[in-house]
Parts: sequence; structure tokens; C-alpha cells
Amino acid sequence: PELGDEGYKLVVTEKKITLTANKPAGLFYGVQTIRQLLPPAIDMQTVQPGPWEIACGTITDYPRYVWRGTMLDVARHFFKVDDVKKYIDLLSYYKLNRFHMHLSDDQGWRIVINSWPNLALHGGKTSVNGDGGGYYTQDEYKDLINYAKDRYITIIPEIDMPGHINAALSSYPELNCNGVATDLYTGIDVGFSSLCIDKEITYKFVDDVIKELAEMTPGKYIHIGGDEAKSTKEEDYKKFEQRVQDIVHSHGKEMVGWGEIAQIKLSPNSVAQHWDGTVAAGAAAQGAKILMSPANRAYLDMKYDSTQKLGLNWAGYTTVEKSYSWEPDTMLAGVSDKSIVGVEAPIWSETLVTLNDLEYMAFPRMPGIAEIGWSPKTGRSWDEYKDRLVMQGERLKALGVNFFRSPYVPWWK
Ligand code: TNX
Repeated sequence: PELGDEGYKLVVTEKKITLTANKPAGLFYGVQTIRQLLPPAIDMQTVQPGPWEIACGTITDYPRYVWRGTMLDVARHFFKVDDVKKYIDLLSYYKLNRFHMHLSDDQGWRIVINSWPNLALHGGKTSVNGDGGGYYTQDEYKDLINYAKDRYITIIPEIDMPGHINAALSSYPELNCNGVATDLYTGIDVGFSSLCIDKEITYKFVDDVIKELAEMTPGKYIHIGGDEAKSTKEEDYKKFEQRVQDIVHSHGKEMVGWGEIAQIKLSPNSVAQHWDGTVAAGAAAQGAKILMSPANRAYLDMKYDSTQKLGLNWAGYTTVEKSYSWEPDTMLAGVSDKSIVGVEAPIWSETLVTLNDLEYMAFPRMPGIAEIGWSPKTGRSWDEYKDRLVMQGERLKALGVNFFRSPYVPWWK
């Protein structure tokens, strides 16, 4: 029973390897461990000479948290299906099981909604710096869902509202309080757009969008954003998100939102995603759940140091060590593992244009977040971890993954 739904037991003797689990997901994770016990060359695309040796021993392994995720912002820059699949492959190698897709923002709307076709057709036309647009058809989105599912990963779709919504306001004039469509936006400011809280059509829009997303998404969560609604009055924000939570429920799903949603009355299964400040703690106080994505630790778009070209630094520079050396249950006063569903490492794409860019920011920090999500709290230390991380460098090279050769990790020892 201790293995739960995702754990496995691996016994390696001189004669054979035995992998057992309660559920298929456990077998899948056990296979990832077997890959990692074999020499790095096992992961190369071309046939390699052996010997393929594996150490004898017994591993009993299961995760600390049920939610071990990353988020990809496909709104600030768009990433094509094939690139997203390559990213998903890398998540599964590190036993992550949630992939949160930030599908809309001021700069772009990235998913076809049949009842509001202009969202993708117009709202998907551009991106930050005008670097070209793009969107997923519903078939492409379903293909991604299935691709992720084959790797035991659940996709969590996000439509950010009531702020971060300019792409929609530009696509439909009736969503604006003054009835005039806004221009498309290619800058990187935040907090300037808002849905019109007092118009009934706003809720028709939200209902239609969530309905279509819910129909396509087998996972139980829909993420409704809710961050940085600086152009929405506080009372309007609460009124709006309270209705949105009901709409999510009416389509049979549970709601996830950024930390700010803790200001409304949350139902027990709603999840507030902590990213900055302390507001998310209010979710635990109400008996709801918290997902940990502290920006100064878990944001994969923060620069490693001041010499970097890619990334932002509003939450500070985040070295590989800093992104690994933290505990989810000591981040927010009054928030313990009882309320924490897990960890998630978001990657915002204001400065990131290619898969190569994403890999550089995600590696080698993402495996550290994956370990925080999976491994027991006791026994984790940077001193021990950094040597294992060096070995991961060889695996990333074998997999052809671009990564930051951190000078703070003895990569070349
Ligand atoms: C803050 S984190 C945002 C995003 C930006 C990100 C850049 C959050 C919930 N909102 O809109 O892309 O910083 O790091």
C-alpha cells in the first residue's frame, strides 16, 4: 500500500530485474528510473555499444506530492505542437505528472474556441515583439492531451482572467466596457487589461470558453488565472472570480487560480497557486489547497545570474542551487503539507522564443523542482544533489538537450 498510485518497487539481482507497481503510472516511473540507472548513452538517438550495466539493489520509491508540474507560457511566444511534445518528453523523464499550459494572455490567445472563433483567428495573430503568432486547433490540443496522457501527464489548461486578457478584448469589441476593441499588444507590461465585470456577456464568454475547454480536457482541473488584475477593482475581482468558480464547477471541473484567488470564498477542492507575496496562504486558512510556485525559487524564466541574456529578474537571480534548496512547507506561514498539493515550475516566455531557449532555462533547474516534488523531505541536501546533477549533465547531452553549464556546479569535474 505504501507505493500508492504512482510508486514502484525495483529489485535488481545478478539474474534479473523485477519491477512492480500498483498502477501503470508506477511502472512508467520505474522504467524512467531504469533508464537513469543505465549509462547516459542509453538515451542517444543512434545505436551505441554496451555494456549496459545496472547496479544490483532494491528501490522502493513513491512521490511526496500528487502534483508535480511545470507550466509553459505559450501566449507571450507561441510554441508549436512538436516542440511542446519534446518538452513533455523531458518532463516525463523526471516523473513530473502535470503540464499547465498558459493558453492566453494580453499578447495572444492560443486555442481555438469554436463559439468565439476570433479569439484564435485574431487574438492569436501576434506575440511579444511581434515575433509571429499561432494557436492550437482543438485537434492539436487533443493530440497534446493524449501525448501527455501516454506519459502519465495531465494537462491543465489556463485561460487567464479577468486581467491578462487583452487578446480577447481585441478580438471582440463587446467584451469591452466601452464596446470598442483594443489593439493587439506586443509589449511585456502587465496589469493593464480587464474583462468588463458588469456586462452579462462577459459571463457568457467565460462559460462558453470553459465549456469547450472542459469538454476537451479529461483532467479534473481548469486554471482560470486571476493574477495581477490591477485594472479590476477589488470588489469586482471577487464578484467575478466567485462566479467563475461556479462556472468551472458547472462544467464538472475543479478550479485552479493564481494566489490572488484566495481572496474569494474557495471551495475545498480549489487550488491557489502561490507565486509571490502571501495572499495564497488564505486558501489554506479556508481549508482549500495550495500549489507551490514561489517565483524566487521555482520560476524557470528567472535569469541564473546577471550575465544572462535570456530571462527576467524581477524575482531576483535564481542559481541552480537556489532553485533546489527550498522546502514547500516552509514557504508560507501557516501552510503545511496538509494543504499543499505539490510544486510547479512555471516558465514565462516574454524573452524565450525557441525550444532551445526553453531548454536552456529549464535545465538544469527543472530536475531539481521535480526532486522537491518527488523525494522525501529528509535527506535532501545541495551538497549531495550537486554531484548527481553533474551526472544528469551527461544524460542531457545524450538526449540532445540544451542546458546552462552552471559555473556553480562542477560540471566538468
Ligand atoms: C508575473 S507570475 C506574471 C506573469 C509574467 C511573469 C514573468 C504571474 C502569475 N504573473 O504574467 O509573465 O511574472 O516572470
